[in-house]
Amino acid sequence: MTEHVAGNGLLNRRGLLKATGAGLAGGVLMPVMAPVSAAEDWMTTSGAPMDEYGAPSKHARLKRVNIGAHPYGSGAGSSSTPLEKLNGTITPNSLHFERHHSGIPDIDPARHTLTIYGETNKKLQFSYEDLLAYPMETHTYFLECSGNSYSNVIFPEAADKTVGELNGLVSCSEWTGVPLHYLLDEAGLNSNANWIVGEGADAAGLTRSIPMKIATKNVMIALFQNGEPLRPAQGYPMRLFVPGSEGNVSVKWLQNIKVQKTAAYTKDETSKYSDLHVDGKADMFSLEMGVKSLITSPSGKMKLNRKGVYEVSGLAWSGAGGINQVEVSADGGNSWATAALQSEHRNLSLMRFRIPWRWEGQPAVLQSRATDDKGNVQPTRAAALAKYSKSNIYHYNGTQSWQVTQAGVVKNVYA
Ligand SMILES: Nc1nc2c(c(=O)[nH]1)N[C@H]1C(S)=C(S)[C@@H](COP(=O)(O)O)O[C@H]1N2
Ligand SMILES: [Mo]
Repeated sequence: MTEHVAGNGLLNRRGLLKATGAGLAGGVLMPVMAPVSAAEDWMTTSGAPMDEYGAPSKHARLKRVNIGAHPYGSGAGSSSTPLEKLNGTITPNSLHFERHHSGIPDIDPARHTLTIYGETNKKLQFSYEDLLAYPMETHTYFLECSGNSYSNVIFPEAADKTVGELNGLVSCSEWTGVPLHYLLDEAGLNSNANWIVGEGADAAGLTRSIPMKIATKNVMIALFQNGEPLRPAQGYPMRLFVPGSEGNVSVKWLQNIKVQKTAAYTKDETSKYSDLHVDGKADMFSLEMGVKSLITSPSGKMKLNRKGVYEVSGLAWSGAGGINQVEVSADGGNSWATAALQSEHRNLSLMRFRIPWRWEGQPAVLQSRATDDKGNVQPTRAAALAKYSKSNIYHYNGTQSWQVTQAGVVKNVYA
């Protein structure tokens, strides 16, 4: 028999899989065997030829959502990953979220260099070709804009949007590149080399300071994304990649790394990307992204069109390291059950969680709550908002709540 593990229909996964067809909710998990049709076109005629750069099935085309351009320049703005349409943990390159302050530059790698200078013994300049000759590493990391989920912060009423529209400024890729410490070692750091300052070659000249402790830990000059050269939107030919930190410091189209005694206090880290508190003080260089999770299915704008067992599934991540546990509630946080973590354990990466849930037409509020391996627990929306001044939008990691109505309509709610 299937066993309830928390209120309002959350089920024991193992129990569900062991149950007989009769034990399942009206057999909804049983495949319906349709007779094999004798003469579908694709069975009788030869298919399409090979293709130089593959494309998704025309029956499963996906697109980025919530594309918002700045009124003064269409290149500035952001687009979100359609999280509700994806499964697993890797974001296809074509759907990686985008955030550009001045559009996507078209950089010829033969005319682009990376210069490391400042508080170093030597000034070094690397071409793209030079960097390709260095030892590289491959890691799966999430990237999240510190402005992700801003709709749940700024709108007094919960916006009726999809999970991607609300929270899709997060993506996850396998990144390959040169560990920055190799290059810093080669340049030779002076005794007061406390910060690096990364500068992009885009028209925005985005420039961010990173403390040396982080810069020499796991930062890389990323050259490949999910196996192929970086996409122009992600920083081709090279970007700084700072795992676990707010997306803004992963400077795209990277051209300079200046080593300094102090931070640079650039426009990008004083006028923006600082976090205002209620007492008027602001955090600067608050780089680490908090522990967070989202149910991606069922989620906003979906409709449950049958009663029975559903898989509640979503993503969890933390800028502090790995994910220890994700709990799911179907009754607005009154009771919680532990979900199965369904991806290979990886630090600083998206992790997929799943738990079965029986829906018999009852109203429900679905929520998830992640705990990372440093013991940080994802806050409620109220607790996350209370941390900062009302005008602050960055680093929001509060609970995402989905209301399910008796008609099966799934909607963003503040609970
Ligand atoms: N040079 C440069 N680097 C940049 C940006 C930019 O506009 N210019 N945007 C930053 C911001 S705010 C984020 S969230 C990430 C987004 O990276 P993505 O577009 O690859 O998702 O890049 C960061 N690096
Ligand atoms: Mo960002």
